Amino acid sequence: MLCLKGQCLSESASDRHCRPEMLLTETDTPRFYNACLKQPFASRHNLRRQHMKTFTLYTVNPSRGSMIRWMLEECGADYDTVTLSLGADLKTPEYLAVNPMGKVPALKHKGETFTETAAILTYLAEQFPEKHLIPEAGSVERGQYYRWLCFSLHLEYAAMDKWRGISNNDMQRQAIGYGDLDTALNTLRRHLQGREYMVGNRFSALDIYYSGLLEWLIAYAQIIPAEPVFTEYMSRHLVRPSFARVQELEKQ
Ligand SMILES: N[C@@H](CCC(=O)N[C@@H](CS)C(=O)NCC(=O)O)C(=O)O
Repeated sequence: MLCLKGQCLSESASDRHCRPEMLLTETDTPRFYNACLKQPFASRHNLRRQHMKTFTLYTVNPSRGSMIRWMLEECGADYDTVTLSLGADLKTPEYLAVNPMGKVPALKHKGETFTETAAILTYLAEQFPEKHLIPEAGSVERGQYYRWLCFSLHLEYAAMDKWRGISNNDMQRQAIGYGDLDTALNTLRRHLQGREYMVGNRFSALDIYYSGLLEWLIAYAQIIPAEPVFTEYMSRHLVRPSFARVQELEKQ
């Protein structure tokens, strides 16, 4: 069974229920779609297999999925994309079978599904050790990588509090891991002062996450101020050729 935007190309009535792995990807379409229609049904599965890439990214343009696409480009990975739209597209049974949260990004690799942007970035960094996009396992820098990876999630939700007009009282600040946005931002500000990268002396997957997050918080949602310590940090990384390529690809 093969599906294109929910339309089943199967000739058998019993095959009408679409499985997520059969959602056609961008490079399949329309080249694969047209080729497929010319094939007898039995050959379509083989054709599909020949066209399969190592990774499949489910994304919306732009979204947190753009960070994963940036990472895939940075790694030189062999990947395909399934581009969806916000709204009903993410809540179809086919997509909920990929990610029951009905959210992007999701990444398929070796038959498994991975979700959560920070986790996917880290997983990809480990898949391409020759790209040095994560500090060496067991090193102090790797420990710092984990520290700032976890911190990024707190920062994100501290900012969401502000976005939703929620302020924390003293008792809540003591219980909530990030305290409040000002404390989290001060911590990041101090860390980035005089630093080129989040950890160590080279670009890592963490710089993709923080640049993407800061860009969203500053430029789009306008939740945090456009202070040079933040804008200079993110601009330094947003000029990478791999990010320019993401912007080109997302225009198509
Ligand atoms: N914790 C998830 C959050 C994913 C998320 O919220 N993605 C948004 C797009 S940036 C989404 O898919 N929203 C659509 C929806 O919830 O319907 C991650 O870090 O990947």
